[in-house]
Amino acid sequence: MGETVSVQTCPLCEATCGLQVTAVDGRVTKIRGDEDDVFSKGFICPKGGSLAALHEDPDRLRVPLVKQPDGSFGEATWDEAFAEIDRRLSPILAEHGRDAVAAYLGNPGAHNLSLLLYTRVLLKALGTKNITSASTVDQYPKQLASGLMFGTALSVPIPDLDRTDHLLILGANPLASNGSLMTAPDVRGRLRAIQERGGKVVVVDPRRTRTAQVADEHVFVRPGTDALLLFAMVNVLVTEGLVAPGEHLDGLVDGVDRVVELAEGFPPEEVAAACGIDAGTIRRLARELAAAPSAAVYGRIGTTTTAFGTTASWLVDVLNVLTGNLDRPGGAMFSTPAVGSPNTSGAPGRGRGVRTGRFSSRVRGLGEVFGELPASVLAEEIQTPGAGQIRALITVAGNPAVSTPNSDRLASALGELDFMVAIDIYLNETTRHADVILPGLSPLERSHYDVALYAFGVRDVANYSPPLFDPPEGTPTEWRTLLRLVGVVTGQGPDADVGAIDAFVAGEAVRREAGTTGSPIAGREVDEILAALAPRVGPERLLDLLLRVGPYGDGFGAGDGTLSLAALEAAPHGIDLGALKPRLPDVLRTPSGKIELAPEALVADVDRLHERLVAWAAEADSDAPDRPLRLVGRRDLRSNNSWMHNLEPLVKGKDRCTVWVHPDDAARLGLTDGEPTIVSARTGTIEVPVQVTDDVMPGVVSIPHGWGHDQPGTAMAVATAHAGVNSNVLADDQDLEPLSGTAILNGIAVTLAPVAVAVGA
Ligand SMILES: Nc1nc2c(c(=O)[nH]1)N[C@H]1C(S)=C(S)[C@@H](COP(=O)(O)OP(=O)(O)OC[C@H]3O[C@@H](n4cnc5c(=O)[nH]c(N)nc54)[C@H](O)[C@@H]3O)O[C@H]1N2
Ligand SMILES: Nc1nc2c(c(=O)[nH]1)N[C@H]1C(S)=C(S)[C@@H](COP(=O)(O)OP(=O)(O)OC[C@H]3O[C@@H](n4cnc5c(=O)[nH]c(N)nc54)[C@H](O)[C@@H]3O)O[C@H]1N2
Ligand code: SF4
Ligand SMILES: [Mo]
Repeated sequence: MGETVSVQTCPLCEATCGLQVTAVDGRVTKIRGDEDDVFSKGFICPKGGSLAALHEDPDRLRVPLVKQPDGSFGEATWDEAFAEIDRRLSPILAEHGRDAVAAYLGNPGAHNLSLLLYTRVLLKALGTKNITSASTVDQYPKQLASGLMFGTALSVPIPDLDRTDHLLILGANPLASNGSLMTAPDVRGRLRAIQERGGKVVVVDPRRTRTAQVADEHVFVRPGTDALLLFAMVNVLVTEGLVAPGEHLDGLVDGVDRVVELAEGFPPEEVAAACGIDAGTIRRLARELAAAPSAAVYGRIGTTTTAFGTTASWLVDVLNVLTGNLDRPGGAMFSTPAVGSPNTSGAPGRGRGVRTGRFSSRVRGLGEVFGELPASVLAEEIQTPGAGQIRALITVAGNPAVSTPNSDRLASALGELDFMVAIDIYLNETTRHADVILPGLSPLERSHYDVALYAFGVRDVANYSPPLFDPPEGTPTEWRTLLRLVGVVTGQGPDADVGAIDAFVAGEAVRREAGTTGSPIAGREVDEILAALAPRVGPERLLDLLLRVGPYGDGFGAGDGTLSLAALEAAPHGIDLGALKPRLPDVLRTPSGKIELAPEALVADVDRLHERLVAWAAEADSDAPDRPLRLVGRRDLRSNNSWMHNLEPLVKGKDRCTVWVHPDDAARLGLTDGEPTIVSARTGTIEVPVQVTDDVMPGVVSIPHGWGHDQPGTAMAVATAHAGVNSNVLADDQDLEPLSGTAILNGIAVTLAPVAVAVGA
């Protein structure tokens, strides 16, 4: 075979970097950034470079595993594995109904073409209401706020990083995370460019993060209080006459008066103590935002996974609107993804908007959001007997036993299931509970197109990579595995004709598109379109369809553009579709055809914020010895939620799973740097080494999530040797953000005590 050099888009995080992979006789010898990539231009992070280690990791699963009567796993053929699934799962469906089988979808599914396009086919076939995903421990508050304001869950305004003069970042650390709901390779370089053109970057975070260090200003904020800070900034705009949505929004915004009225209740002086930010600073932040020639406010997981996540997400865009920065260059804009989006299809400018609560969880009665229930209901739905009880679970690229709240409880619940199937690449803390594990592929063995993440790009870009290597003989690509499961849950048995199901899926997709007003193929013959897509099958067929009917597509001869999968295949470094474009009013899909600046659900929740303001202010003032500390998370560049800790290049070096404690708190509590401490919350207790640092504000502690790899029955040798502890033992499954049902992972009340004291007490 000799040496080959190929390019591939890295599927590990949202940045979509181009990689140049050198291989000799099928073994990777070098991975570097692809300098010709139209978007990333050679940027790469340490995780991208570790794809070779992932590809070669001996612990990565390559054949199905089936649990034996003694509880150990044995290797099985694909036929044996599916026979076992049919034998165990079909009777549960027959006897207890569709809702008895739940599904949990994890984050890597959003970075995997097969999973992204075909998991939904499985869910539809399964017909259960018990669908949950990592989105409910992540970004749903932002999507809900965006949906209420602009009409669809994918209408999330993105900071126009490359043109803005002023960037206000709250609760995001893109220098570690590489950006989220802001697809942007090399955020570091893009922030530097803001500074070089005379602009300013401000970071609001309870920790002095790497992003805070490179920013022009860092403001500490008490965890969970961003909604107060943002409301107070709106208040300043109002009282100082700085509200100026701009002519481009004339006649397009409903509810300005209502927001103004609500903001009057949050003067800076009243929120200062609760936020831990003095009123003068709040005023200056608001004035600078208003004065900047262009500016964007950007909030991410430190704002979403809090008790007021949807409120904070809403107010981020209220500020963008009121300062005239929504939908203008340098402000917060809407991407136009090549595969289209709910806000590019159908009639422009008006739509059905979003609704929640169309059905509810059985035990706690929590409402659905975007068709999903909170991950936090899984344990109680498994453990509470009665009609509709969850008896079986399918996980797809998810590790809820580590990544979701009250992990100890969920781990016991998973052990009580009658049956569990996991589609995954490791035998880890979650999949150890499965009866059958169906392995996915290495990222180098599958094709890639970031169907999900380009919807949040800071530029519009399209890039497709074919697989670099063939999968091991007989190993299916994940879409085939999913469709074979579809066969089981639709009663076709373990050996259904996957090709036929796929043809049906493609036919339905074409039929739907041909029936959509405004589509370039509206009214066209389904068979004609299918013939044009031949001989492609699987994700490539669906992707080609999406690209061709999308905003830049060739429309099968009737589009404005030229894009197709063939065009992308001819452009291995990607196609740049340009800077973000102003999209109002066409982008809107609200029933009113306006931006809803004061959605009723959010307005109705403002009283709760007033109540909490009082409690927070009291807590900030308290010197009671038993006052809680507030726990926040901490992402590290060489980590990826819970699942990349089995790769030596990423975990070597100093232990990273420590709790950051401010020197004042350490002194007060008798904690010593390097010594373990007991951290307790309502749901549980963990022991973790202390790291004393003033990079965290007083009263706040920080522990990274995704660790705790010492569980029995897993098979990840490297991760086990760097086990760390699972911080989600401390996150509460019963205390959720009420509007979106999202987990509260930041601002959790905890107490810390030296190990000796805690043991003696
Ligand atoms: N305390 C706290 N908790 C958090 C967060 C936090 O900030 N703080 N962040 C939350 C966020 S933002 C998220 S998105 C969630 C993540 O929650 P999850 O998605 O549930 O967890 P991950 O750690 O991403 O686990 C991914 C799983 O997918 C498997 N996998 C990886 N690649 C593939 C593949 O190509 N195919 C298949 N089939 N499987 C694959 C891995 O082995 C692993 O089991 O965690 C959340 N949890
Ligand atoms: N290296 C690495 N990259 C990743 C991941 C990873 O695990 N590791 N995960 C990926 C995933 S799934 C996601 S969703 C993204 C997330 O991407 P980001 O949102 O950028 O995530 P974090 O780096 O956790 O940054 C969140 C910040 O919020 C701060 N914070 C906590 N509480 C509060 C608060 O109440 N208010 C404010 N203002 N700030 C607060 C934290 O201190 C932290 O610095 O990252 C993705 N990229
Ligand atoms: S930043 Fe993200 S996409 Fe880029 S190389 Fe690192 S992990 Fe891959
Ligand atoms: Mo996430």
